[in-house]
Amino acid sequence: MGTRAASFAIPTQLCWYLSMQPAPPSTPKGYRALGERELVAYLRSTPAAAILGGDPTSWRVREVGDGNLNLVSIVEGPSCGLAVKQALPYVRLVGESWPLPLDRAHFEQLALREQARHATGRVPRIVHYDEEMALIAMELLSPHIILRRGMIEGIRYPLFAEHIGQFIARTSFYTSDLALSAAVKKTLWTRFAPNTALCKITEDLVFTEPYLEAENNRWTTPQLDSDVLRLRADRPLKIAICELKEIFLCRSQALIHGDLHTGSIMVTVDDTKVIDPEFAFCGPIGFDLGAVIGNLLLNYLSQPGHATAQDPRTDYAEWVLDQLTRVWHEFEHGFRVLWSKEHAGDAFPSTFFASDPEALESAQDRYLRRVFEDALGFAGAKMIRRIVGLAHNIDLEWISSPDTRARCERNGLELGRSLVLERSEFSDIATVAEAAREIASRNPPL
Ligand code: SR1
Ligand code: MG
Repeated sequence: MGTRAASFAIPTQLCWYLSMQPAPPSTPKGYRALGERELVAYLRSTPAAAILGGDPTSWRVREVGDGNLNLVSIVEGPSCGLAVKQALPYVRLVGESWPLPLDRAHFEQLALREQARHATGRVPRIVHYDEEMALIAMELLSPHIILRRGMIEGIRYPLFAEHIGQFIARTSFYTSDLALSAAVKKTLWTRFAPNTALCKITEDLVFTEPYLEAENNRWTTPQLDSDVLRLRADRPLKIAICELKEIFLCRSQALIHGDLHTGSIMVTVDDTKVIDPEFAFCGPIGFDLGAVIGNLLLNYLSQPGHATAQDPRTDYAEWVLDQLTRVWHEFEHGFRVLWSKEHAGDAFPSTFFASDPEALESAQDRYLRRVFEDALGFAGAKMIRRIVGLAHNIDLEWISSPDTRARCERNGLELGRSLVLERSEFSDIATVAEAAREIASRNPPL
């Protein structure tokens, strides 16, 4: 029997992941939440000061955070602007009664650095990170706006689908066992595994609470009261959701963003940036795709609620469905090309496929089909949680008539249920778009 040669050289990839610092204790001693004036005093002694330029008394600060968790300020100096994000020791949306560890800033900056290596230019550049203050100062994205807001206004972004499909393909491929050796991948996994508090939010808010009588849940009432009771009694749906939750808990395929909804994407007509990866961990690749697909479908179903006599939004709604199919195709094509050209990992060893391209294609088909079904299931779960759970989407919330909103939401619940339960029956992404069209035309809002 041959002996294995021991190799003591540490591969470059492993050096990178080993150099990532472990997460800090949850509330470091020197931490304090910074108001606008304190933020200026703080920034003046950091590398951000030289970037902002001029005298700190001339800097303009605005707190702009409209997310669920953190403080976010825009600081503008004579030379440049910065976005400064600071974690709070609690969930901002709920208040101090829901404590949340500050180490989410640690995972966010680790993920931003990792994503920047694989998807150059698609994430904001970090200018300064302070572990103790749980604070990240980043390049200000301007004139970008949050994609969700642009889509509520009916604005088209011609490059968004290509950019996001490629972003997911590249960040997931290069952090998967297809690109990394098992040792390196496990080191990466270890670095993000302590991000348990943020994963628990997803486990509870996406996969558990919407199906129970839970304090956090809310919905358009009384219009959806009976729908909610039906959901809680829906045995096949609850079993399928438990299966998806298990995939979320166990399938550590790649480093994923973990919260890639349309509020985590900033756009202009020719640029796309992905922000806010504080939920990052090694999880199923389909989860990020599902977040994008589910949020596009919610926006599609909400369009009648934003229609006016001048702008019925019918063409725009079709544009939204087109983006859905393009995101999937960009991802699928991009991932396949990377696998064929850049494979270096321990999964699906190249030696099996070197002289058998047909076998490689078949292995890729099977892998990507599994990602597709996961993505549809997660998309459905994410649609349902945004209608009956704690955190809702402004796509629907901003529909002023409760009756119209409830009808759009009921369509979302029906489509979400179908994606969760029948995910293996959709032959391709076009059939998902067709199902959305069918539901919207069968139950048009008033
Ligand atoms: C309590 S946090 C609620 C939601 O906000 C984030 O964006 C995540 O989607 C989370 O589930
Ligand atoms: Mg966020």
